[in-house]
Amino acid sequence: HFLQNVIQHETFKEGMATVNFIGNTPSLFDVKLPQDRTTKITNYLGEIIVNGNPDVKFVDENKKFRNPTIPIYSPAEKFPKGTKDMLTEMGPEKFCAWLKDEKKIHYTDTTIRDAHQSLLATRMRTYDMLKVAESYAKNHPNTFSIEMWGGATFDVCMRFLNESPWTRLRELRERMPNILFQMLLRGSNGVGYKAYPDNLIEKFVEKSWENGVDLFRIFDSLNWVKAMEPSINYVRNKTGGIAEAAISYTGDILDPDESKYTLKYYTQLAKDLENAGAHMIAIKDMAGLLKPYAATELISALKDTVNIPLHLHTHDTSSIQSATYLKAIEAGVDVVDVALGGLSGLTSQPNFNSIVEMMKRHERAHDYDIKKLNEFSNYWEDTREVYYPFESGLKAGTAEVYQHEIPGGQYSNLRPQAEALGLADRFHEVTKMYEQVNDLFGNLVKVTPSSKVVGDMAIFMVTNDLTPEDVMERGNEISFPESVINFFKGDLGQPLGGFPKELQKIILRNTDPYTDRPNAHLEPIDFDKEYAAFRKKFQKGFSRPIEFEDFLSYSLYPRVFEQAHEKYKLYGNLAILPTKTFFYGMKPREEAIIELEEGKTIIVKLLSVGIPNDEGVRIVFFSVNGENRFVEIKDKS
Ligand code: 3PY
Ligand code: ZN
Repeated sequence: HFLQNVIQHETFKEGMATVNFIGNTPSLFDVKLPQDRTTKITNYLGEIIVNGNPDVKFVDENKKFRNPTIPIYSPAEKFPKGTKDMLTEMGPEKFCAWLKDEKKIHYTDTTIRDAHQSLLATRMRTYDMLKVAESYAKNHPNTFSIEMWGGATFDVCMRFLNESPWTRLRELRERMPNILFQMLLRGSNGVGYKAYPDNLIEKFVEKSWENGVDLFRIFDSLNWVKAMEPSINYVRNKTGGIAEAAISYTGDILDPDESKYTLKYYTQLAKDLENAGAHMIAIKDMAGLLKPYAATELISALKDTVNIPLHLHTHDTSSIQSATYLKAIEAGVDVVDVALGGLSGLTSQPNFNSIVEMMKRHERAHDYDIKKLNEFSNYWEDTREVYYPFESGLKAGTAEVYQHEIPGGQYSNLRPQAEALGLADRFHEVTKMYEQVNDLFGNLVKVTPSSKVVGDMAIFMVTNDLTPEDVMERGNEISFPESVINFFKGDLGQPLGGFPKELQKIILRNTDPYTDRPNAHLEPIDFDKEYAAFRKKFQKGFSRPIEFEDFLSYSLYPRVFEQAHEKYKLYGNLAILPTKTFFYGMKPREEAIIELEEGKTIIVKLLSVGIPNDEGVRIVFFSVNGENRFVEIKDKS
């Protein structure tokens, strides 16, 4: 065991062990297995081996995985200067002035947030991100920002991956201290699907900054400026970060019949957001509807309207969005959102590697070591294999997106949601219904959470064989999904042009809707009192100290947090498991190397799985660092 401790120690592995290494590293002599943690881990493994991971709906027994290669870097070398260092030096205003003057096109890398949210139902684990983080920060310090937090990742981290989103943020920050970290904030909806008390959002913003977020992309699912203003102010007043306000793009500004989401509407919106204090403007094309020639018009008009940098985001669902970037870059956009090749395209962002090649030798080209960038793409391509059960199934670009307008981040979730309700063969009906529901609801901006309301209603109508006419004629007999009722009550704010009045009456019956901010109807949180009660309730039996950030997670997602907490008590920190082991367990004679903490690694080998006894309990035998262990697991099949 001593020898194992030595050869598995980071310092040793990195070739940095000097003559004093053994004498200065007392943990090497710690040859006993950490009983509690090892027991918890083997309990988890036993459970997955016998009963499977409930989040994995099918397992392909013949699937072979490749071993992803981490692009070479020097652990001893200092981190090169990047945008995070510049923000610290300059502060947000000067930093944004610098960006606006830059001739070069800049890139936001969305691989570890939106790309996997949009391709793999947000299931990417911190484990796979951490492996390449330092290498990336050292090889590509000229990247404008890394989008790595917010959106659906917060919820999924806890709900399905049994991780703390805060730990993800901190651990990545440690390995990437030089590049801006960017998050997606749903304005008054935080990282959730409903409105939260203002003082909760304020605290959330403050703590996100303290834990490592630099750039806050703030949007509202109905483009309601009133709902974005408070978050812009929190970023400005409570952090040293960048408040980037987003206009969510829908429709087609080139359509002469478009009367609602016109060029004028978007330029006015951008002006309002600049006046509200935004440091930057994002054009958030969540469904990938901004066509190339429309981008020329939109970017040119926005540049004439506002004095702050422009940041363009899109999804490549149609597969023509690199042309949109080309046109936007020609028109003067400052930053574009891209994903590393292996996790790009379709419902994700356009291909980072290819866009860099497209711009090579152009006057706005940004120097990248393309060979190295390709190595990172390969890392993700290989890593992605392990996540095969979460692939959306979309195989090629689709022009149908211009009709159904489903956001890329929703698409990869809508299919499993539909399948779970027995609608696997009727998915195209669901996407068509999505379009009809949008018309019925008065043509909305559709992005989380308003997009979820439209999706819920579409699935509800297909499941119950309802047409829009049925809803209008027999609505009084229909019990609508809760999210739809709450939406029409005003819980997500006010859509442009208001709600369709007749439908609102049908859905709300005798409830009166409101027209002010939904947050005005929510009690502020009494942090002192409620945090004290929270600690009391959750600290007992928990193997790490409860922190205020846990309380924020709980306040945003009480049930999800409680369930994740129960699982943590049972199994300990599952974030340390290799992804293959986390999702699929192990096969007999297979080994897993698990790093319990830095320098403390266990090697777990599955020896055998016994036949069930009369109570259906199986004994699973492991060897852990050569020591035999067994756990008893009830077979639920
Ligand atoms: C989210 O809110 O999660 C999104 O990605 C919206 O596009
Ligand atoms: Zn997106």
